[in-house]
Amino acid sequence: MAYERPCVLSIAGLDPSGGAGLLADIKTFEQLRCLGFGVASALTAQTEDHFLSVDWLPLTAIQTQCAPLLERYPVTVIKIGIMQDLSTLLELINWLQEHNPGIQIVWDPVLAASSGFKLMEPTWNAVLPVLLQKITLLTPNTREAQLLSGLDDAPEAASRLALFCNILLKGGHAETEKGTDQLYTGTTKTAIKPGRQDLPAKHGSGCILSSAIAAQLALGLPLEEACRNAKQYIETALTSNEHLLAYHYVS
Ligand code: PXL
Repeated sequence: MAYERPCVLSIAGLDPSGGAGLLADIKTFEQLRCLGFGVASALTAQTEDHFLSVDWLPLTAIQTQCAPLLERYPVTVIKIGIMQDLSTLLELINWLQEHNPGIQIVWDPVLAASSGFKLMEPTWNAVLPVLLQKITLLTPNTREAQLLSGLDDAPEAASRLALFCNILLKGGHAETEKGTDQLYTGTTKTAIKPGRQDLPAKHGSGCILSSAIAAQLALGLPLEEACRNAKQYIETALTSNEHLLAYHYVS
């Protein structure tokens, strides 16, 4: 008999503190009533405020972990977190879509850890449009949108990226309307306002948001509603305690 909960997969880095990456994603999937699976793209050594190292796993090791899960379970949505480079990511996405045509992919383009440690430094290049056309949603912050698009102005950067896929431009660090995310779908731009201003920062908040969106999509919600519900989830996590590692619960 099939599981009643939708199956969601995270392909992300292992952050042993559980604040970011795979462990944070799995906590989120569980709270949002999904059955969560986790495949490591990298092993990191870190705490909530100190990033020591990253060891990238080769593409073949990522595929070896994914294959039995994709064969055994009806995974409909995949969240992708830290990846070594764009060409590995493109190869991985091609392979995932050969396995599961129609799979929805949410890519959180983490270019640096919250502590500042650089993980990936992509710039606008020929691989990017090809890659973006294959995914459902990209969730950059302002800096990530600027780097990926090669444009300094954040709304222009997001609009350029939105030529290829849906974009959720996160407003956590925005200069105007701080905390308001902007969802770009084709030529439409929709503001997703925060429930509260001046929310405290947490380690892995981007991971939690993107995995909450993936969970909501797997539950069958349309994209805008998925983003709104995910924002509520991350706001609850951000206010869950006064430290950098969130407690997870559904409000
Ligand atoms: O929050 C970005 C992020 C994502 N994934 C992993 C991380 C971090 C930040 O440290 O370690 C594995």
